[in-house]
Order: sequence, then C-alpha cells, then structure tokens
Amino acid sequence: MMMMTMEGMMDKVVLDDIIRRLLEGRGGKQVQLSESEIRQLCVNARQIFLSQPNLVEVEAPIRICGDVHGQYQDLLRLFEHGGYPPTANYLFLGDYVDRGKQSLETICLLLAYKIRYPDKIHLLRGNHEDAKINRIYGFYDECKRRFNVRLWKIFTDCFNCLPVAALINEKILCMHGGLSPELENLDQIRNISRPTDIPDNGLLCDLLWSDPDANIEGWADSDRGVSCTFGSDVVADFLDKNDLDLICRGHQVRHFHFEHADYSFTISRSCKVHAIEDILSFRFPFVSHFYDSVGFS
Ligand SMILES: [Mn+2]
Repeated sequence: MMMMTMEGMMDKVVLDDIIRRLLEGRGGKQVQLSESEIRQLCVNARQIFLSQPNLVEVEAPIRICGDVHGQYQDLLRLFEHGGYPPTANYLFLGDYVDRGKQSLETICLLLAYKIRYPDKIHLLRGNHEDAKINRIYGFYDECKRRFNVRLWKIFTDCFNCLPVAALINEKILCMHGGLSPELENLDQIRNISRPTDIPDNGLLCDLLWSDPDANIEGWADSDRGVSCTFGSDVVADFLDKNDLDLICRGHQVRHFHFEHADYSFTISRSCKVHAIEDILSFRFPFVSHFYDSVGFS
C-alpha cells in the first residue's frame, strides 16, 4: 500500500530483478549492481525508514537475526534456512556492514527486500551503521574500491534514518546494543528524531553500544571505551517497570543452541544470557538463526 503512495519508488519489476541478480552471488561470486541502482535503493529505503516509527512494532512469528557484518554468504544461508522474504517475517538487529568481504551485497539485498516488502522485513541500526565507524572498519574502503566515496556518503544518509529499536508483541524489546541509564520508558525511543548520526554518549549511543554484564550490579564503564555495561538487576527493573518480558540484542558473539517442543533455535551474537528462561516460557514460533562470525562487533 505504502509503495503506491510514495513518490519515486522503484518499480517492483526493477526491484525483483535487482534481488534476482544479488541472489546469484551464492557461492561467493561478487555481484556488482550499478551505482545508480544502489543510489536508488538508499534513497527509497531512507524514505521507508522515515515513514515507519523509530520503535518498530511487530508481531510474532518473526525471525530475529544478529550481526551479519558483510558476510553475504551467511546472509544467503540464513534466508535459505528461514525462507526468503516474503515467506517469513524478519527483524535484523543491525551491523550489516564492516569486517566481512561483501558489505555491499549484504546491505543492498537487505535494502532491496525492505523496499519490496516494507512490512515483512525490519532493519534496526547497529553501531556500524555510522560514518565514524564504517569509515574505519571496512565499508568505506569497499565502497571506494568498488565504486566511489560519493556512494559511501549516500549510504550514510540512508543509515542515519534507520530505526533503533523494535517491540515484538508489546513484550520483547529489541535493539543492537542495550539499555541506557537515560532510558525510562519506550516513548523516549519513539521520540528520537531522524536523520541523525550516532552521538558519542547519551540515549541513542547507549541503545547501539551498551552491553549486559552478568557480573555487575547497576551500571559500569565499558571496555569498549564507549557507552556502558549494565547488570541483570538493571534489566529486571526495566522489564518490570515497562511490563516487558525480554530484551533481545546483538552486538556480541554468543553461541547457544537449545531445542524445545515448540521451537528450536540457535542464537549466536544475540540475546542476553539472563533471558533464556524467559524465552523458554515464551511460547510462539521464534527462530533466531546465525552462523559463526568474527570477534567483537
Ligand atoms: Mn555492534
């Protein structure tokens, strides 16, 4: 519906052709879209991000995916496993670019799906969807090598409009990093204005950068040198005050696998340890599937 009311949206046929070519990258082949196609993906996706709230509200069943970091083959395997859009709903928790070899294919496929199926796939912002960071960790170099710096700047304009959090069934709060000492209620997230870069401190910074730490109480400084860490007491208190069941986040490497009568899922790079019992008591088809990836995100 939205597609018809928005001006300058790419045609379905054009999008489907872009998606088809990107999917031909299975097996490691580089897929080189044209600069103008990528620019259009960025401009159209930006428009859709801004038309949807900064706290995206979605319903289960939905597949939640952690950091992809330019590992395009992993992204394709993830869709292979979980179903290509629009056959399943997806929520990605950010960090699409940097570190891996194919940030461009990764972000282009995700943006193309977002434009094609705006209500079936949601992309949250990670701390790497920020010019200060992806200037250093690989994305800038890939844009410059395969296209030019102008295109990297167009991506920056798009990333500055990504939403920062999602709420599933009004009970599960999802974001890339974690909680913030400034965060008291969800309206504060809804009210963060866009476009914006990611500041060095404060609410938006924490949502994209903070980490849980099971060994502390309250808040502590982060070894990352940015934002902070928080204890399980902070999580319990926040969930209680906001009538939530769970916080689901990416940003760190984690490997869990467990199965349950109602669902089976593997989580790496996502979901805080504290929450596992909560997930087990939360009965709906919930799949979060990832593949091994590199280090700290
Ligand atoms: Mn991260």
